Amino acid sequence: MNENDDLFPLPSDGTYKGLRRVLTYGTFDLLHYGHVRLLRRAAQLGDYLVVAISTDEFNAGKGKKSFYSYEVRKEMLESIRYVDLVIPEYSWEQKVDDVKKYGIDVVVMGGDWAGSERFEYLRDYCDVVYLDRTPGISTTQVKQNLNKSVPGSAPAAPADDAAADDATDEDEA
Ligand code: C2G
Repeated sequence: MNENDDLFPLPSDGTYKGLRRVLTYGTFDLLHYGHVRLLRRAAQLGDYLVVAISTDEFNAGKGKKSFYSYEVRKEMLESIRYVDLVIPEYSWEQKVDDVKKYGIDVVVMGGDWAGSERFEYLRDYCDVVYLDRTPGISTTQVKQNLNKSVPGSAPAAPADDAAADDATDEDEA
């Protein structure tokens, strides 16, 4: 049993298999299907998904102000079935500590971060995986569409066949 076991609920039957632990970072403001599809695919890379979401103060440091506060964004992420734990992201420098504290095996980010020095150095501590971004949707675009206040201007969510397969698998389980 390692020191992180109190962080991860053990199966009720007492069997304890080594959990493969996944970690991702983001703001996740105005939650949309691009975020959800990232989280679903990240969760599929392991047994337990930790999401570190940017605090309002950290965002201010990036010159960003989210529409929803940290507390609201945290509540929304905790309601997603793919997410097991939500923690605060308060600095660029916390990632190694997060990987060690939560026993992370793989850090996952969207492809817009591929090769970034913000993540590549983590390869000394865990795997690093970049997943394709979902095209045609972003928090910025949602805000622009809302500002245009054109009814029905929200982009239609393209079919997510992988999720359908995922759902079918769940149903068959
Ligand atoms: N994402 C995606 N497809 C989209 C939009 C976002 O796959 N259409 C992914 C991003 O690549 C990111 C995650 O969803 O991995 C969260 O996106 P943001 O909230 O925009 O996160 P970001 O501003 O990139 O913050 O320390 C890193 C930062 O916290 C990342």
